[in-house]
Amino acid sequence: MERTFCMIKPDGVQRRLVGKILKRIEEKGLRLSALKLIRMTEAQARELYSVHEGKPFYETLVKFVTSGPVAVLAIDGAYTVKVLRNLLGATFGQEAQPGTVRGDYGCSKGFNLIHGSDSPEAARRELPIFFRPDEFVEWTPADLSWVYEEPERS
Ligand code: IDP
Ligand code: MG
Repeated sequence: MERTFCMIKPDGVQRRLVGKILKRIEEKGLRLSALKLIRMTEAQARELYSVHEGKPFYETLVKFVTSGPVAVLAIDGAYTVKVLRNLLGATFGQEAQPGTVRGDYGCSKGFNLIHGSDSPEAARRELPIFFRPDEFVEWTPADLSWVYEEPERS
């Protein structure tokens, strides 16, 4: 089982797209193991995007993600990093394919609605920035055996 980190950014919350985005995640077969609405601190934003420190968009990005509430979530399942990244689409809204969250709802570079960890290592680094260990809920969805083949379930 793989756990990944996902965040609906301030533009997604302000545009009241949280429900629509969660619907896509759930319908895909992914399962939530943590979910909360927060106003992230500047320190959390800097830590989340530390790999981009020094890039031209870094300061604007930190301002953007601290400018309003965000929904943070943990997602469990098989191949969740890849599955979620495919569901988000390419980074920039104007390039993202229709059918993806960014492709269907955004036209901007920076305001691209949603974040997903880009590797299992990144997920392991990003999740503790927002969640304590006791905030993850372990559970088995009733339809698990119809979402994954047996070898994929462990
Ligand atoms: P990702 O979110 O698809 O992983 P990254 O390259 O890791 O994309 O960039 C992190 C975030 O920084 C993007 O989601 C976007 O909000 C913002 N960003 C990246 N490049 C640019 C840019 O050239 N202009 C404005 N914002 C950018
Ligand atoms: Mg990234």
